[in-house]
Amino acid sequence: MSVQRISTKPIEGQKPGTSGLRKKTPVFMQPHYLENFVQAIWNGTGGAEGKTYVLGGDGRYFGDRAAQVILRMAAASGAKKVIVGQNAILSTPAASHLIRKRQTDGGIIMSASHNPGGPKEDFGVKFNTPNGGPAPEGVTEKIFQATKDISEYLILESQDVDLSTLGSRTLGGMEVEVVDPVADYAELMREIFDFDKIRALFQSGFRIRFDAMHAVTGPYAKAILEGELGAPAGSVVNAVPSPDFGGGHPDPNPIWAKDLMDTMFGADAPDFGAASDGDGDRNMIVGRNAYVTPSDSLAVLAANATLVPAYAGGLKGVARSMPTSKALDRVADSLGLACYETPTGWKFFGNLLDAGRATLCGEESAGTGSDHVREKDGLWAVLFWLNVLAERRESVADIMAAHWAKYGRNYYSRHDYEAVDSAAANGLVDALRARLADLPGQTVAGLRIEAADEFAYDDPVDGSHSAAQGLRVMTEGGGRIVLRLSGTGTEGATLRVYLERVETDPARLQDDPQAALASIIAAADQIAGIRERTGREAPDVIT
Ligand code: G16
Repeated sequence: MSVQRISTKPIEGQKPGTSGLRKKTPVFMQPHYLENFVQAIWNGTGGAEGKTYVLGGDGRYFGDRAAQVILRMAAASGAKKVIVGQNAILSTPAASHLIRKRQTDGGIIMSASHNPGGPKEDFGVKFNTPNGGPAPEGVTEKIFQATKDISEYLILESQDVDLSTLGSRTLGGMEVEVVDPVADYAELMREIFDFDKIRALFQSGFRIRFDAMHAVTGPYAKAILEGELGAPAGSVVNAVPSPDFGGGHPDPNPIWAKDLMDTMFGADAPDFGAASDGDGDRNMIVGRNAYVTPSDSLAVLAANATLVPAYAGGLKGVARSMPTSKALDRVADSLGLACYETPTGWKFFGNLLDAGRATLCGEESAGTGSDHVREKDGLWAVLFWLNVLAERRESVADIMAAHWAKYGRNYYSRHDYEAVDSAAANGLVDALRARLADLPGQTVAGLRIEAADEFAYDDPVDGSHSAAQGLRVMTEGGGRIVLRLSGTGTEGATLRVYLERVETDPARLQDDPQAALASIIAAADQIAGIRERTGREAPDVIT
C-alpha cells in the first residue's frame, strides 16, 4: 500500500453553508471534488497526523464510496484511527455522541440532511469538532481557505476496507474500528429518560406511529421504541434506510410526511405520531388531530423538562435560533431562565452548551436538542415527548391547549420559495436591507411597524461576531416578519419568510395559523415585494 500524492487545483464553490458542504451528488462525484474538500478539512484543522476521527453518514447514495475515499485519505495523512459506523452508517446525533464519548479529534458526517438523496439528488460532507458539534464559522472559514490554496491531496492506494463487520482492522498504519451505530446512542437515551415509565405507557395501550422516512433513524427507532420500550411491532414505519430514501424527501414536515399527517388526522389515529429526517437530527411531532410546530414543541419541552430524569434539577438556560418563534421566550420568562437568540445553524449553540449557559435549544426548522450531544437530535425529542406523555397522561392536543392557555400562543409559519433565481433573491434582500431604516412608523397591511433591522450575533462566550443573519421587521402587538436566504439549498436560492404573531387572550385563540397570520403574510409581501421580485404567486412549501 503506497501513499499517492495527487496534483489538484482549487475547485470553485467549496464554501461550507449553514451545515457543511452540500451539492448535487454528481458534483461531489466529479474527479477530485470530494478529495479536495477532505484534504482541505485536514489542512484547515492542523493536519490529520496522529488524530482519531469518527466517520459515518445517513446511508444516502455515494456515502459508501465516499467513506472508502475518506478512510484512504485519513490513512495517507497519518491519522491514528477512524471509528466508523457499520456500513458507514451513523445518525448525526449518534456521530456527535461518539465524537464526545471517545474523546476524538472530531468527525466527518456524510449527509445532506433532509435534502433528497440519489444519483441526481444531494450529497454533503460536514466536519464536526472535538466537542461533537458542527464546526463553528472560524473553523469552516479556515477549511474554505484551504480549498482555495490546495495543490495536492494524499490518498492511500488500497482495496476497500470491510465496513460490514464489527471490529478493528488496519488500513496502512491506521486503525479502522467498525462499531454498532445504535448501541452507544441507545445507552445514552437510557441515561436521560425514564424508560420504565415509557414502557408502562405502551403497556397501557398507548399507540405511536414513527415514520423514519426510509432514512437513518429507522434502525435506531426500531431498536429503542419497539425493541426496548415495547411499542407494538410495526409502530416504526419506513424503517429501512435506502440510498434514495425510497424516492422521497426525508424532511419531517406536514408536506413531506403527508402520510403520517393523514394517519394522525384520520379515523382511529394513534395517540402519537413522529418523524425524523435523512440523518436523524430533525423531528416532527404530531398528536391525534394536533400538529405541533417545532417552535411550540421546543417551548413545551422547556416547560415540562423537569419531568425528565436528566433535566429534573432544572435547566441552566435555553436557546433558539433567531427565526424560531418566541414561544420559548415566554416559558423562559416564567421560569426565570436565560434565553439566548442565535443565528440559524446548530453550530451557534455549541459555545452556549459547552459553557453551561444553556441546556435545551431548538430551531423552527424541526431541530431540538440538549447538552447531551452537540447536534440536534430527532429521536431524543420523540423520547422527550414520550417521557412527558408518560408522566402527564394527557393527549398531545390537551397539552398544547393548556400550554397556550398559560403562556399565550405564538402563531407561526414559514413560507419557502425554492430554486428562485439567485440574482432575483439577492436583489430582494438587498432592496429590503436598504429600506430597513425607513420602515419604523409606517403602516403596512393595517399593521404599524415598530422596528426593523438586520440580525447580527455576538457570541457571549468567545466574542465572535456574525453579521448579516437575516432581516427582521417587528410590528405592533408582537408580530414579526423575518427574511433570509437558506444556506442549505443546492439549486438557485431559497427564500425563507418566517411569520409570527402572538395572541395572549385565551378567548381569541384560533386553530388555523395561516388565517391568524393573514395580515402578517400580506405585510411581508408588500414590504419585500415577494411576488413581484420572485415571479411566484405562492410559496413552494408552507410549514
Ligand atoms: C441545518 C442547520 C440548522 C438550520 C437548517 C436550515 O439543518 O443545522 O441549524 O436551521 O439547516 O438552514 P437554512 O435555513 O440555512 O437552509 P440540517 O438539518 O439541514 O442539518
